[in-house]
Amino acid sequence: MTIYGAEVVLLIVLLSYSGIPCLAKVYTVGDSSGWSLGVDYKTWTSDKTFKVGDTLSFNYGSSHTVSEVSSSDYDGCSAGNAIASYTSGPTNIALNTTGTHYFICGVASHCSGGMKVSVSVSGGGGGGSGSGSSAPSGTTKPTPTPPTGTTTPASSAAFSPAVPLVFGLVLFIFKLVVS
Ligand SMILES: [Cu+2]
Repeated sequence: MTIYGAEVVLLIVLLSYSGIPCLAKVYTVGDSSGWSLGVDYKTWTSDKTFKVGDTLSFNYGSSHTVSEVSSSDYDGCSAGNAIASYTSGPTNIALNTTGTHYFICGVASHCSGGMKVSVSVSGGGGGGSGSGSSAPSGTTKPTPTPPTGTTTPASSAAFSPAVPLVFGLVLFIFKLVVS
């Protein structure tokens, strides 16, 4: 069953190239507290890294709204010139562009009462089309970078911890196939 074994190896290699780092995430704003008064959204965003393709999910009732606004309107809690407004939750908003996105509740005094959240969105992972000279800054958890196959890595220090694991698996299955 050599052919079957080869297919398994191929599958694992493909998975190791195309997998986990590219998955878009859905973030429920405020987690179980949802989109409401009395939630510290600065704290909520502080341990998260948002990427293009991720989605914000706002859970709220009829007493709240969501408006995406400019930076100055965010500071001034003004929903009058909103980029987009939503009045019926739950609302899922895809983060399709890089940069900082600003969201406030449009109900009077709710924004100044804390119903405002800003998220900094960076480029999606695993594109491989960049110049390769950019380094992630300020990230606390390591993000695995899949090898592109066309460029040789400048240093082996950038290796993801998943790579040896995958190679070990491939070696293990290869041994099974040969024996
Ligand atoms: Cu509100």
